[in-house]
Amino acid sequence: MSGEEKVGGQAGAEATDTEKHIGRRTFIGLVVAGLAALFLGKEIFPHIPAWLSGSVNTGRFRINSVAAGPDFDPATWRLTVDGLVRKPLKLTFAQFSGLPQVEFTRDFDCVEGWGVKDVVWKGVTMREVLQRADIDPQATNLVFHSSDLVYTDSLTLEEALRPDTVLAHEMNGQPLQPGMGRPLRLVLPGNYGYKYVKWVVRVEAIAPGTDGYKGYWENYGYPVDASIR
Ligand SMILES: Nc1nc2c(c(=O)[nH]1)N[C@H]1C(S)=C(S)[C@@H](COP(=O)(O)O)O[C@H]1N2
Ligand SMILES: [Mo]
Repeated sequence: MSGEEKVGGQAGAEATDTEKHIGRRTFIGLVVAGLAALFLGKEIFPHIPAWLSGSVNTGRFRINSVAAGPDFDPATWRLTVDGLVRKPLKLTFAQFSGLPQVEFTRDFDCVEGWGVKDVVWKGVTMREVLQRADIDPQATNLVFHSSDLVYTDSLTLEEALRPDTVLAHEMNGQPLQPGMGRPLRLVLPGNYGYKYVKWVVRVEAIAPGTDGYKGYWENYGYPVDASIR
């Protein structure tokens, strides 16, 4: 029983001021509840919009993936650009990386209320890619397909042609981590994170007409226009 005594005996000596004031059990309870809220919050309250939660900035990305695809293999990886284009493309990663690069810093926000400030993205603008594919004038939207074969989302051509709409292969000066979309993810500044399709392997030009196109989260009710207002 000396162990127990030791724990009890030293608790007073080692207790912080906070512990002394609110009692050790309450303190531990609060810590556990706090941690649980931190890790489980997303699961318990999955659809809190950013405006309601006050755009909590956690300062780090929470890996948010509904499915996983194969890991990046430069020998077999290709970026396909097809659909309503006159010159379909199939680029190796070396060919893609050889295209003109842009780099800029923007905040990132998930619609669920967490975000990361000042993320540095580096990649190739969609404008640059589309020029090479010679897009058909009938096309009005682009669908971005993930190698997980589950996740997709779309952009209007207007969104795609903005100077800061990029397929990024670097974040904060490093190649994308595997869970963050290695080697490529879509970046659409000013829009919620669900548009930032990870593991992009195919860009398909389409003309969905009045029906529109619904991406993964948009089929669950999130707006197709994900701009942060
Ligand atoms: N392929 C794929 N891309 C995805 C997702 C996903 O589940 N699968 N989740 C989206 C959502 S909702 C967000 S908020 C961001 C999260 O980016 P992170 O996992 O790098 O933090 O990725 C987006 N891109
Ligand atoms: Mo998200």
